[in-house]
Amino acid sequence: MTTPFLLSDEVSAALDAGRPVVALESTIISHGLPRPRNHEAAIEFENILREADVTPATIAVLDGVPRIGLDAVGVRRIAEEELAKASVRDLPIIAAARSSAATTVAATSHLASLAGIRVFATGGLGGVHRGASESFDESADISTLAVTPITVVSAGVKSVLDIAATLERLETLSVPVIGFGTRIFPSFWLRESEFELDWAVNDAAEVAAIMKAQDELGHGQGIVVANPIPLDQQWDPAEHDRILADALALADEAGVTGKAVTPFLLLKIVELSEGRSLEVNLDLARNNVRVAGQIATAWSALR
Ligand code: PSU
Ligand code: MN
Repeated sequence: MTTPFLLSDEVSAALDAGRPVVALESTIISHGLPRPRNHEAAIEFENILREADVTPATIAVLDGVPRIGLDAVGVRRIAEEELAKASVRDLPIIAAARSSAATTVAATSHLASLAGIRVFATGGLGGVHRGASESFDESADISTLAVTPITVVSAGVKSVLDIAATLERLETLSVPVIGFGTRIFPSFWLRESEFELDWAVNDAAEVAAIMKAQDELGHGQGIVVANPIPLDQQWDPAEHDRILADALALADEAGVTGKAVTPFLLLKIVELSEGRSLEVNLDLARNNVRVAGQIATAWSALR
């Protein structure tokens, strides 16, 4: 059988045996975290999963081939090369050009799902940008989750986005949003936003049960699991508010638009906070990887 993607031997064996697998994205590594911490983080996320007996499947397109599960050389490439940022619509173009790219939440979800992977860990989802009623800037992460049966564990969406509008779009597109141990939607670096959720679960087994029920009752959409950072790990809220406002103003002044906006803001915020936001970003991502590992394990036990 030929597939339009390449599974690593490790991922292929785990999927065949029904063992737990968690997808990991490459845009967070390539465009969301500064070097060299991004390379360390990519390795660490994989190791957190392996230590929990879960197989990591880091996803990227290398030399025209979508790879599901990278070897050490591949992980180094996504951390060190200047890669394009590919969403779903870019995948065929990158493939045909025999080029390489990091995959966003949307593209990673799409490829993972093609391979039969059901659980995915990231830091934050893309969403509706501030001012989207004028710019129409809404991440394809949202529309992709409407048509892709994957459970994505994130710490919500960054406060650089319009959180209220993002939650509204997820509702319109029938993508369930479930708080992991909370009824408050998180705002990435902070444990809470001002938005309440309709649903919460207490553990991974409950998420797996919802996935099973959604396979029977849903229309093939994904599930957003919102996993807030523990209070003692969150960013100082006052510093968060101040730096966020400054970064948004700088993006405006620099005239940054389109898909360059998210990476610009992320790196600006790390700079302005002298790295404090970065430590929080890494902590929340590690937490999400752990929870995704638990969900994949519960899912594999259920089947
Ligand atoms: N949010 C983060 N870190 C990231 C991203 C989002 O906290 O690295 C990346 C993810 O890959 C996400 C993408 O899928 O940005 C969304 O970009 P856009 O808004 O251009 O769709
Ligand atoms: Mn966009």
